Amino acid sequence: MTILPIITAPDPRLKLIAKPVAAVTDEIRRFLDDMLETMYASEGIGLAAVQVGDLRRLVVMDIAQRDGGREPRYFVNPEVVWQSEEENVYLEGCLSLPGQFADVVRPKTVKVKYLDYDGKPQQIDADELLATCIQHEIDHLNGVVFVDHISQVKRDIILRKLKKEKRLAAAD
Ligand code: GNR
Ligand code: NI
Repeated sequence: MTILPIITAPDPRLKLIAKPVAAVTDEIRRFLDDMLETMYASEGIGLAAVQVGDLRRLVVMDIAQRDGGREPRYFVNPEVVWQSEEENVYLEGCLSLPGQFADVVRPKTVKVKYLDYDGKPQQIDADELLATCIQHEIDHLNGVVFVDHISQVKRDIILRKLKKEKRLAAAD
């Protein structure tokens, strides 16, 4: 298993659109394992392949409480097939925008179809944090990050901070 480097904003690779996979192969399962290990190592609750520079529609997630056991979830080719009119606000963060948080409005509940780790078609009703997280991850597969949902003023402040941090990190 390997911990992969996570791409941080601003970076043009985070704006690319990922492609569906034809089938869940052993190679994909190994990659999902690496993604999960990477996510746990960074203490994230989700990770999209785009964030580690891979343009396939692959997502891993674990929204279990820290003190509980691990509950890994794998989503291949996830797709929202229904979303509620009702919305929800959640203070979102992102491993690709380290240290930055903003309130994001999204549909409160979604139905998502996807292939599981075994390549079997599945559909789930997601609510609360699961709904927020899966929508956040599907956004990544479409080149969208959470700051694309907030005001331009707030987005520019966050992106300017991250740009400055990159500049400072590159200087030492
Ligand atoms: O670790 C993460 N926490 C989080 C908190 C609120 C809403 C979404 C997320 S996802 C994020 C990990 C990540 O960047 N996934 O792409
Ligand atoms: Ni993210």
